Amino acid sequence: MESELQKTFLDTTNLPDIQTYFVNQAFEFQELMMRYSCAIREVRTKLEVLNDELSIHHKRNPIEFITSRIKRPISIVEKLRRYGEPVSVEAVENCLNDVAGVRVICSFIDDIYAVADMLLRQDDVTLVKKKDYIQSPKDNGYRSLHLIIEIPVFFSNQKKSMRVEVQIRTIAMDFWASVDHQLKYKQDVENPEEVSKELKECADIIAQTDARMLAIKDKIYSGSKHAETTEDKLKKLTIPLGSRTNYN
Ligand code: 0O2
Repeated sequence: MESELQKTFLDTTNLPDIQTYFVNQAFEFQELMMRYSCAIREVRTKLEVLNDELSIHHKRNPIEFITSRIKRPISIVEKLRRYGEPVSVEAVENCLNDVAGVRVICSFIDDIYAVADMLLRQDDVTLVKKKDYIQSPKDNGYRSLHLIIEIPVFFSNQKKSMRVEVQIRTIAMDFWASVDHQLKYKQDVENPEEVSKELKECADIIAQTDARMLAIKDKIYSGSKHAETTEDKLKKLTIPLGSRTNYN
């Protein structure tokens, strides 16, 4: 909702008016960031609970580690401008999906989908959007499963539905993405096209390695009651692999 001060003409010659406007906006922004940070804590707790439970039942942890971040103000402003939206607290809340971000790093590809399913099955989690960059990798080779979810967060006098972006990927995909991220922000790279080409090749090798690691894991745990073959899992996930014959 537009604040009273935004609705009326802001008299730039009136210093107390500008100060009040700035203080109000700063407070609203700080409050919104606090809410996102609480939402992150809730999602992290949900994931940690799942990991603890599975480590008891399956004797291994599907989640290696979890990181999280609140989007930096400069990135928030850049994204709002890119979307042609005003730079306001309302626009942040209404137009951006990834102010609160949680990254889940799994050991194996099937863990990614298992963790996503378990999270989405919880009745207070609403899926807003899903982007599967594993089944449909980006042209540069980026792979990851992105979920935009909404969860309720309870504050002193209200319940707020908060949006959180959850990125789930393997350790290898994460390693690749962090190098790719460095390329994106480094201005003085010699021959960036060549580096992008090499990175794309590495992304394909990593995808094959992830599939082979899944096959190895399945051999290690093949004694379990409900063991599904690696080939079946990869087929179900329709993961495009150059040659599947190497993986079983
Ligand atoms: P940062 O630093 O993570 O904040 P939408 O959310 O649908 O409105 P958006 O944001 O384009 O649209 O969604 P998308 O494509 O799902 O990407 C969002 C985030 O995914 C990015 O956030 C990155 O964290 C990650 N990502 C997407 N593509 C790539 C890629 O090619 N390489 C790497 N390394 N990461 C990628 P931000 O806002 O770019 O940055």
